[in-house]
Parts: sequence; C-alpha cells; structure tokens
Amino acid sequence: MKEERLKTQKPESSLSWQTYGHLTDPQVRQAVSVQSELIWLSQSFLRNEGFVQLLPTIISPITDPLNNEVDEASINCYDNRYRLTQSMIFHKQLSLNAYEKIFIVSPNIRLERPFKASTGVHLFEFTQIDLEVRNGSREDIMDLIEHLTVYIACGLKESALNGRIDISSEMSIPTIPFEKVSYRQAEDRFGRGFEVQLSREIKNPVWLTDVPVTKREFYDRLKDGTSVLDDMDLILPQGHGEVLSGGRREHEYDRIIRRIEMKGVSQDSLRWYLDLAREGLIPPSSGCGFGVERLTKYFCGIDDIAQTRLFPKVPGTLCL
Ligand code: ASN
Repeated sequence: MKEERLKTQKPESSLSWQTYGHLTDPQVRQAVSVQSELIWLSQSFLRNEGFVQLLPTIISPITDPLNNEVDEASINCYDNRYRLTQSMIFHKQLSLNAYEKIFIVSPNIRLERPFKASTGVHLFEFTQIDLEVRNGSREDIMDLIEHLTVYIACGLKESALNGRIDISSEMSIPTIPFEKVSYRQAEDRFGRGFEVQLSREIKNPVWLTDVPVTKREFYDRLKDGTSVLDDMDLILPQGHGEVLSGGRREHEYDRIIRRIEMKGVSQDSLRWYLDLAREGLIPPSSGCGFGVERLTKYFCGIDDIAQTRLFPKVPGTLCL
C-alpha cells in the first residue's frame, strides 16, 4: 500500500517523500539490518575477549584534533566550551586506569568539507567501534581484529541462513592472517594516493603499517630512530578503502609534548589531558577504531555510505 503511494507521488518532489523513499528503500533497510547484527556480533566477541563496554562520551573540553581538516563543532555549556567528539582517543587512554580492555560504540561528529559528499565513504555523523588495551602491542590489536572480522563474517552468514538478514551469497569470509604492507611499500607499488588502487586490487583485507609521522595524529607512537609510526590502517578489498585506524600510543609526557610541537597543535586545547600525562596517569596501550558504516558497506557490497544509515549526514548538506 505504502509502496504504491510512493510510486504515484513522485518522491523527489518533496523532502518528506525523499526521506520516506530513503527509509523504505530495500537496500537501506537491508544494510541497516546487517549493521544491527554486525554491532551485536562485535559486542559479543569483544565481551568474550574480556572487554568492558563503556558508554560514549559525546561532549568534552578535549577531543581528537585529527590529522585532516574539519570545521570545529562545539557547544557552550555553563560558560565553558565543549567540543563534540571527533574520536574518543583520549578518553579511551584514560579509561585504562579503570579497566585493562575497553570498547565503545562511539558516535563521532566530524564536519568534513562539502566536497567529501561525493567520496561515498564520508558522513559527518558516523559511528566507530573504538577499543583500547592497556599494555597491548599493535600486533595484539591486529590479531584481535582479524579474528573479530572473521567472527562477524561467519555470524552474518549464520544470521542470513536463519532468515534474520539478507546478504549476498557471494560475501566471502576473509582469510587470516591479513597481508601486511608498509606505507613505503604501498607507495613504491602504486605511487602517491595509493589507497584507491590498493583497495581495488586486493581480494582480502590488508594491513597498511608504518605510516609516516607527518601523516597521522600525534598520539600514535613513533618508532624510535625512524620517521614512521607503530600504527596501522585496515584496507578493505573491492574499492571499499580504509575502515580502521589505530596503533600503539604515546603515553610519556615528554614524548607527547615533542609530537604536539611537531604537529603545531595548541597545548591549550589539550590542557586537561596534558596535565594527566605530566602526572604519569596515561597507561601504555594500543588500540584502534573501525567505522561501523564502512564495514556495513563492505559486507553489503554497497557503493554509497549514505545507504547504510536511515538518517545519513552527508557532508555539506542539510540532513534530518
Ligand atoms: N579511533 C582511532 C584510534 O583509535 C582514532 C580516530 O578515529 N581518529 O586510533
């Protein structure tokens, strides 16, 4: 009945019909159902691995400064300026004083430039599953994520068999361990801006490691005696691109200050965090965050990330 109304009313003629058309689009509904399973599977895997799930921090005086340019999003609370969370990196690190392993299904706001509307992978409100492990190494995190990815893929297949979701029978279970390619090797093979080509060429997810220090935020740890980081991105096949970033973290005050100065980040904007670091209250750790919408896009074989949310926030546009 409703679908019939849609056909006769020309959805593009009004915003309400466009919204209704999106909410009832079979591809969107399928993706959001897969996403619901995917979040549930991630939570159950991480809890079984001994992780404690924390609730998200939405506003705070400090947030991830990020390496790419985004406009600042902040609100005034009781005459103090609170930033909208761009990532929970600093809260993750501090939470390790309470627990050894933590994760959050974390909504992030990043006011990306309007041209990113057409990349198919950017939303200005998105969700990442963000996790951190006290005394963990980068390799521990990579191993954990490989097993998590396989667990999710198998779980989705099973949910499809039980009729809970609809996924393509072509969806394959990734094979582990994933290949590791350093940033330098990737650049030698495909040239600058290699990510798109690398992602199109591979058949299985690939770790991109050892990113140059200038290309990432200050909090990923510099490998001593080099100009590369002890970090990683996860690149998905079939052109889906980067879905995860993370690494080992800087936790010592002097090193953090050096890195902040190198980046030209204002110390004032991180005052609270820096005071805790000076007191030695940031535990050593490694961690990462993966984009829930991007992972959904991959498992569903969807080109446009806006199809993975009922209310997508497309950069540069007014959205519900
Ligand atoms: N969540 C990422 C990490 O843990 C950081 C980010 O999203 N920028 O490294």
